[in-house]
Amino acid sequence: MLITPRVNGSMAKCLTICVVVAAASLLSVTAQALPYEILYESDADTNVNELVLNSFDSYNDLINYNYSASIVDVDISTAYSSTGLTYDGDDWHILYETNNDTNVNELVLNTFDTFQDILDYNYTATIIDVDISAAYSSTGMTYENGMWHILYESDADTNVNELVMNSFNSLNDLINYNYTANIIDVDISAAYSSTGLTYDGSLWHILYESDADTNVNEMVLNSFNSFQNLLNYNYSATIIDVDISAAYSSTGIHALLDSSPPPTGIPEPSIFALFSIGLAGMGLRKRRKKKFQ
Ligand SMILES: [Ca+2]
Ligand SMILES: [Ca+2]
Ligand SMILES: [Ca+2]
Ligand SMILES: [Ca+2]
Repeated sequence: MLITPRVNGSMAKCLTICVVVAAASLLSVTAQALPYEILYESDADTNVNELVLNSFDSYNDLINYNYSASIVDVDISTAYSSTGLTYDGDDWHILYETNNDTNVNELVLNTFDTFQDILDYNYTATIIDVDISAAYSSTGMTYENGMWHILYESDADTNVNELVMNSFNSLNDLINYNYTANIIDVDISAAYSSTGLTYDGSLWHILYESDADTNVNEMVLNSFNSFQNLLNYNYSATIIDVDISAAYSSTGIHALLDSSPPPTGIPEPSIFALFSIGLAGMGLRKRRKKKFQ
């Protein structure tokens, strides 16, 4: 079983150098030039500013965490948490999952015509009537050449089978949850949780964030040079030496394959968009790190 690297002391520095070189050698020039987005959600439920987008001009800016931030002034339902971000060449999509396990309607897709519409939270919502296993939580979503993929991670730390990939042949199949499942037999470090999945045109990437708040090395990117290598968890790891705010957790990553670059900067305050899919229940599974802290 493969283990995502733990980040400790001098070994971390060695790992950083080694894995950055290894990962960089896999990348094409095209993929390195792509802009990236990371979505964050406030750990605490609030009425305003619950999402933040960090934008990166290139892969190098991502791994060096050279970013610009945009606050999204939106009130997310206390019953849901964001778990994925992707762009399909036409629309942007944020995936939400219920914080409480239910038998129906556990996923919701919010769709945006443009990146600016995300910043203004001008969206349409689609409820996905699916019963997600109580043992797993969605942690990433990506569009890839007409297909859609949702990554799940076991809520409990185990030594095997900690990830599951659900794949869909179209957006319609995703909405109707007509899927195929692949169990990924990997042992994820107990100290990290997956928070994003993206495909950059040649490589697949899974983003991990430290469950504990620290001042350094809070993210790790695992990269795969094919979908099969992802399923086999044949990866290279890159430690991202960044101090993430203790108040926010990453919930999605996207490599922007389309030519239109996302705008950056802080948007004007907007009318609070209402994410009105139910108001009951407090977030019990906002982020597994809260459960384990
Ligand atoms: Ca809220
Ligand atoms: Ca369920
Ligand atoms: Ca594990
Ligand atoms: Ca931190």
